[in-house]
Amino acid sequence: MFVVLSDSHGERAVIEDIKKHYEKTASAIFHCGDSELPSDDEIWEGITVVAGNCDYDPGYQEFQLQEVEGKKVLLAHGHLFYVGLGLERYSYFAEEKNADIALFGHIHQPVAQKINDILYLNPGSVAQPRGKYDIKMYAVIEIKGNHYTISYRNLKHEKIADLQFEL
Ligand SMILES: [Mn+2]
Repeated sequence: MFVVLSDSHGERAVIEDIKKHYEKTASAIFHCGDSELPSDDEIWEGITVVAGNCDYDPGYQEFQLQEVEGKKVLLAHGHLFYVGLGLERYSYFAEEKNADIALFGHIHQPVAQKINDILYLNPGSVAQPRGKYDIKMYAVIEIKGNHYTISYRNLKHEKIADLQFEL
């Protein structure tokens, strides 16, 4: 099980709370960028993070690749791949990197879909939700072989009924 959050836009306490809630049980925690925090903030110990379009600290990387529970996880904010227009460009990159799972942020809306056997996941935003779901949220992913159980949660760590997926 691992945890994905994104687009906290200065809200440090919410990252701290999610980290505290999962640090003993999650095999990894990913933040997809736009934290607006310094890259050397101690909060990043135990969290993998990338640069968003609102992060100007050069200490952040544009993307990261990390093995989690036998899966190759790609992490990028997504603005460089124009994810607001769809996943076509990001999917080229994810396929080139041989990713099993490709995480992204930027659009502040939940997305969970498989394309060519790669899971694309946007956890929504823990600070500024947009679109259909006006809920501050993040995602928990359980891996069972080639099958994923994806559970979006609100900031009380409760499951959001409409946003539970088996992919
Ligand atoms: Mn953002």
